[in-house]
Amino acid sequence: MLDPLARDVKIGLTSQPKRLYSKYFYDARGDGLFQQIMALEEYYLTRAELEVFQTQKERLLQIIGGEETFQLVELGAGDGQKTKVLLEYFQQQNVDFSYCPVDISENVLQQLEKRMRAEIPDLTIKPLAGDYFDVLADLKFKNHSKTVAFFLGSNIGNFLADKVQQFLVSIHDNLRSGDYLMIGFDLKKDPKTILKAYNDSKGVTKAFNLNLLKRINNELGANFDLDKFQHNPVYDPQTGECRSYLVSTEEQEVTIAAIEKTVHFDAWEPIFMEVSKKYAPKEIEELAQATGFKVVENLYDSQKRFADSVWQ
Ligand code: AVJ
Repeated sequence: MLDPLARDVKIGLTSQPKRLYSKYFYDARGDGLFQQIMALEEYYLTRAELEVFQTQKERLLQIIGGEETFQLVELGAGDGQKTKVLLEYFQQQNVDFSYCPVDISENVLQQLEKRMRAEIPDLTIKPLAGDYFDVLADLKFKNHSKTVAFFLGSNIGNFLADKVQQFLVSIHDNLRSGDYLMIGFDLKKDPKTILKAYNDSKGVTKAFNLNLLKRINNELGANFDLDKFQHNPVYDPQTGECRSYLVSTEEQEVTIAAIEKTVHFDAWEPIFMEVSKKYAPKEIEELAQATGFKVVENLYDSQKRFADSVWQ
């Protein structure tokens, strides 16, 4: 029996075209590199969404209605630093809610819980480890209070077109009518701005992509030579897809012991690493409709770089 990483590496590197999955970027070193990316001037997404929260928190509370008790379920909470702005505001307004961060990683959740308890002492926090859909189904079954679900930070952008609808329909199935879902979308904008965000001058994003090859070396006994792969993001303004590739700079063979494979690379052959899709407001509307939701309101930053879209 192969573990999920080994299985996906085997499938991805023996298919044509070759691909790996960005969900595997996040080992301990990858988490650290992503933290560094969020602090980069060129990676505007984090600051744009923070601005949305800082300037639109009153509006958000009006929309979801602070009178009724609710559970705020954050899917893929990460370090929760942006969400904190909203949690603190809801607390100040004496809103009756509990914060339920959901993540696959117990470890991430424990750190988040510790930090939130220290920073917002009176917060009711109920971390839930597990798969998003299982957790939502469980809450729907056990709990009768209103749910406000968050899926922030443009994490939705990592889904390819065929998977995103499936994902949202499953969330829809696990919510009740009257519940809310707020999704963070990075918006279509000047392609140069987008490319810079995924090809920063310090090379942090390059290291973030190469780190997956390093991880495969360490965990699956492979011998990728990181100097023989070039970080190459491209942006298509029509589809809004920013795709990252690692391109083999020469013909070479890489052996991966754990899956007993030697993989051949032609010169300039790419591995598709990640998609970070950008949306136009109209496309957000269409996606909501196609998956059984309706857009209540889009909350934007002042430059309209990013939208947190509130659905019902
Ligand atoms: C964490 C998925 C939102 O796609 O912008 C950052 C990951 N990749 N730089 C994104 C990422 C390269 C990020 N998300």
